[in-house]
Amino acid sequence: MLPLPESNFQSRREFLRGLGLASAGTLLSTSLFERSVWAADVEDPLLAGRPLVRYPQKADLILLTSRPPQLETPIHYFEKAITPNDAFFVRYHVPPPTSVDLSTWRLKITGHVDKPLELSLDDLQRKFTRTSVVAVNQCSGNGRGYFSPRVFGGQWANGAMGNAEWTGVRLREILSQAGIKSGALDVTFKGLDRPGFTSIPDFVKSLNVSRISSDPDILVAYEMNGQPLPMLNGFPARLVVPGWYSTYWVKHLSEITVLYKEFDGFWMRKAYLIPNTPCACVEPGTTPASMVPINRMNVRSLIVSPHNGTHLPAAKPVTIKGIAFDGGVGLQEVSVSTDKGVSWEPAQLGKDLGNYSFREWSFNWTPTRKVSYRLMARAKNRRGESQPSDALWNPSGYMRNVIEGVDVMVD
Ligand SMILES: Nc1nc2c(c(=O)[nH]1)N[C@H]1C(S)=C(S)[C@@H](COP(=O)(O)O)O[C@H]1N2
Ligand SMILES: [Mo]
Repeated sequence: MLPLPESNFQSRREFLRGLGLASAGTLLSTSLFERSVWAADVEDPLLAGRPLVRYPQKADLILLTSRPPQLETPIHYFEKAITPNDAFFVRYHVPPPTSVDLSTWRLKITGHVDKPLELSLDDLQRKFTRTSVVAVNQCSGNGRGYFSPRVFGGQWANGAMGNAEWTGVRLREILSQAGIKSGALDVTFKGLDRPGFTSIPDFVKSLNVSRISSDPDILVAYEMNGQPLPMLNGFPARLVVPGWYSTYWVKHLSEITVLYKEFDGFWMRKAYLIPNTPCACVEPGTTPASMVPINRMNVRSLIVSPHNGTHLPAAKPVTIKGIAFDGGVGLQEVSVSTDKGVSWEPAQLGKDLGNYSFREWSFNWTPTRKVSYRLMARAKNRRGESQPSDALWNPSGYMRNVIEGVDVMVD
């Protein structure tokens, strides 16, 4: 049934056990908490109360919710441009599938097409061109926990993102085999996960046909960093929409439907909306006049090391390190300030893994005075777009990209 490496196979029971569910219908067993380590980060009040937990195929990650599983990546993993599969964050709206039987799993392409298709994983791997892209998968609500005034939704710190090399086949190649009929407007994507007994609508997302045909980087990916996708990141295949927020990156993809009209489902029309203003923002606490579906990511940078609260010796060189990325334009520069944003100096950019990837950067610094310093990083892309010094606000807590600061003590 599974032409897969041992490590990827999990029986339903094993997986449930790992999720802390002894059997369907029971609440979390103690096993989840026995595995939990300690509070994720005592330096960040947002993370201080959260345990680190270990799910199947995963390293210790920061627990946001267990039902459905939502796990965030500890920030130190971002010292490297590629996020390891086991450290990659996890986000679900509904309970995830606990196993997938590849002998019956098919990716169905239906709707307004000449020839509906039903593809097995083997078909995807053998009948289409294998292609790869390195791209950041970032939740729209990454950093929502820092919003002020606060907003509803998962109070993520900055670990609801990751960067991987995704390998699979081009969505447009699959669709051209099925043959999109003329007049088609939208394409919808649906995964295996189903709302349980909750009142949450099925998680279905859409992209329009012209966008799909013009973008060779949108993939149906079956590998992540050279390995099959971890179950919690969408095994056996997921949509990868480089440059766009991960709400579009539908996991456990099972149905692609071509529509001759615009899709008006809940997850496109009612959820994941941003203010229809150039900054995608409104006056804090106010209601936007009109909203549009969230789409391309804005420019961000983060300082990964040293972390907040670090004590550094005076007159000793230290390397400030971090990552930066944008929605696919590509980075122009990252600059660093050690004086609360008064002056900025260019950081050294690391290897370029493509326009959709994290870019490592570093900055050598020798603190002279025995005081506390605020370190800041600011990225700019090739279109001149940069990060704001005051946080932009929207009611859903999306697209956070304010210049962040890290406070260190030199003594
Ligand atoms: N099938 C399915 N795909 C999904 C979701 C989901 O709930 N179900 N959530 C989306 C959202 S909002 C995010 S942030 C990403 C998270 O991807 P990851 O769990 O692989 O990190 O998955 C996206 N794809
Ligand atoms: Mo998300």
